Amino acid sequence: MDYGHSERPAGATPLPTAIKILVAGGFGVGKTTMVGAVSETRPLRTEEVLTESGVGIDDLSGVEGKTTTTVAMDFGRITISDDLVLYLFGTPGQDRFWFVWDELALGALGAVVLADTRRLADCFPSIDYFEGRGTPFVVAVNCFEGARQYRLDEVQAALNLDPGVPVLLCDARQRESSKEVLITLMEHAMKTREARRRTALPAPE
Ligand SMILES: Nc1nc2c(ncn2[C@@H]2O[C@H](COP(=O)(O)OP(=O)(O)OP(=O)(O)O)[C@@H](O)[C@H]2O)c(=O)[nH]1
Ligand SMILES: [Mg+2]
Repeated sequence: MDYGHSERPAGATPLPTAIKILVAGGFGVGKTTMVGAVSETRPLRTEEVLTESGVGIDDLSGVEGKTTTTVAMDFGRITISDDLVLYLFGTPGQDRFWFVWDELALGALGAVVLADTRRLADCFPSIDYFEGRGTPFVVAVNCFEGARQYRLDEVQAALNLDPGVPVLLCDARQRESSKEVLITLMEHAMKTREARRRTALPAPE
C-alpha cells in the first residue's frame, strides 16, 4: 500500500528515516571490511583482483597481503532503531577511482574517514574532500596489529583537524566497534546541522 503522502492511517507504523553515510579513507584502510562488518544484509561489493597491471599504480606498501580492491563502491545497511536506518556506501580507495566520489557523496548526511596510523597521510584527500563539501565527518583510526598506537589528540594534530571533529579508535572487523563509529558520526552530524540551522536563523528578539 502506498502511504506516500499524509494518508497513512493513524496507528500505522511510521516508515523509518533512511540516511546515507559514506565510509571513506585511503587505499586498503578497511572500508569494505567495515561496511561488511556492520551490514545486516549481505553487503554488495565491487571487488576486483589486484593484478600485475596495477604494479606501479596501486601502492600496496603496508597492505602487502591485499589481493582485491573496490572499484566502484560497497553497499550495506544497518538499522539503528525502529525509526532510523543507515545506508552505507564504501568508497573506492584508489586515486584512479576519484570520479565515483561525487555520485556517491550526493545526499550523504555524513562520512566516516578511516585512517591507518602507518599511512596516516592517505586520509588527507578524503578529509579535504569532505571539508570542501561541508559534509560532517568523523575520523576512525582502524587499529591494525603491529601499527604504533597514537593518542587521539596526536592523530587530531597530525591531521590538522578542526577541534570539533571527533576522532576515535575502532576495529573495522568488529560489528560493535564499527556501529559505535556510526553512532558517533550520527551525533556529530546532528549537532553540526543544528549549529548551522541556529546560525542561519535570525537572532531572537
Ligand atoms: N589486522 C587487521 N586487518 C584488517 C583490519 N581491517 C581490514 N583489515 C584487512 O585489511 C585489508 C584491507 O581491507 P579492505 O576492507 O579491503 O580495505 P578497503 O579500504 O576497502 O580497500 P580498497 O577498497 O582497496 O581501498 C583486508 O585484507 C582486511 O582483511 C583491521 O582492523 N585489522
Ligand atoms: Mg574496499
